[in-house]
Amino acid sequence: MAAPATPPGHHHETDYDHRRLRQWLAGEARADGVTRRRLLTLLAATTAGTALGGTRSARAVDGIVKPLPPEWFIERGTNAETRWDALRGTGHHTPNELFFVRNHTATPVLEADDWRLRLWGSGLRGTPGEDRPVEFGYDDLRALPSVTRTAFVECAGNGRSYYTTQQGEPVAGTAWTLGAIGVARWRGVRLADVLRRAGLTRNAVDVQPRGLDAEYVSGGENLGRVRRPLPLAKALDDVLLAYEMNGEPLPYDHGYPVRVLVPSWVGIASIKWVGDIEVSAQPLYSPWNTTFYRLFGSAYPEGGSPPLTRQTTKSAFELASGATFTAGRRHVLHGRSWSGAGAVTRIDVSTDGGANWRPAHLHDRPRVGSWSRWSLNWRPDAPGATHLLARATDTAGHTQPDIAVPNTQGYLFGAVVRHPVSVV
Ligand SMILES: Nc1nc2c(c(=O)[nH]1)N[C@H]1C(S)=C(S)[C@@H](COP(=O)(O)O)O[C@H]1N2
Ligand SMILES: [Mo]
Repeated sequence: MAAPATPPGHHHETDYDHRRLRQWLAGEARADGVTRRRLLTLLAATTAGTALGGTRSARAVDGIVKPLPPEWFIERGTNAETRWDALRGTGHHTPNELFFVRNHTATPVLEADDWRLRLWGSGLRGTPGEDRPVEFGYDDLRALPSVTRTAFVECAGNGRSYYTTQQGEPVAGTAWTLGAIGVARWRGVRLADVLRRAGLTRNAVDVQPRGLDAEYVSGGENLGRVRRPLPLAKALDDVLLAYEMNGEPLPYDHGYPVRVLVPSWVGIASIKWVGDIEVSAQPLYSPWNTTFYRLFGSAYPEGGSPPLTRQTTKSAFELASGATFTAGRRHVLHGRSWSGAGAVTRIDVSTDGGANWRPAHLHDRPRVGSWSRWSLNWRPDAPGATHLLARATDTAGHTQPDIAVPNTQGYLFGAVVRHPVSVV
């Protein structure tokens, strides 16, 4: 790991140990007389740190490196969803240890020293017909001017399960509740700076970052490595090549050593473990902007909607589903709301299944690309089952509807979620 990425206070042996463990995970170090289990425990301890209790239970999702204690995560195939009750008491930024993971295959454990970013394609200067990629190493990127910004990464399928449980619609894909989102402080370089240094021409229209994780096989078909075209206008606007997450080098599961970070857009745009970027003078297509991440269904044209860009507006309570409250006592309900279209400035909450609404108290200055935390006092008077509802309004004028227009793959759920609780 390069010197600037090393957290202060870590001495040389700690760094060497991290590196050695990474090499072991990658099959490059020998371990005689030490069990795999023991080494995984060591790895979990060094990567997860001790801020939130250190090493917890063993992970069960094979492709994810960090520990996934069941009190923090719901495992969903190759992915891990953050539990909203685990976010209670965390600050504006989601701790790295708690951040959801969405992997098409498995987390690759890469070395920053060996990593290179290759930029190539018809939208760059260079001899026509000749393959002359421009390369940047990790230290090259770290030597460029850095920027830091707070932004959410949210899966386009976040909230998907509510199409079925609230609206009775069958949809395909991972049955996320609302925990496929996290907010982090990302540090890195502007993609625009790197593109210009690589010799961007006026002809360029699309850029397509591609991950270094394994090729993705879906329905028996090998779709190749995860990649999705990004229009040049967005690439030059606010996109980062991020190497830090909340003041630490990116964790393995979140793209170490470098990921793309596309603020406000669907999570798939933020390619992790980026290895190369095609810069093209022709518009590009991949399965991730044709078959996936468009809206299909009766409300949409035959070829689907245009490729998805901004996220919808959503709200969540920092509570487990089915949480219990004591009647006759004062409780404080906490939650967060966010939108891909603007900052969230207003949240209305109902504690009686949607009959009556009260405005919540905002705890954050509303910011584009992040969430607003809020709270509301509640004194339930009688025992029984009820639903809590929160409805956000953003600066673009969007207010969460009661019903989300369904699409076959269950993307962009944005309706108000009915959160079941019981009063005892
Ligand atoms: N290389 C690569 N990048 C990827 C993915 C992936 O599987 N491989 N998943 C994408 C999807 S669908 C989402 S929602 C986000 C999730 O980011 P996180 O795992 O850091 O939370 O990463 C995106 N970038
Ligand atoms: Mo996603």
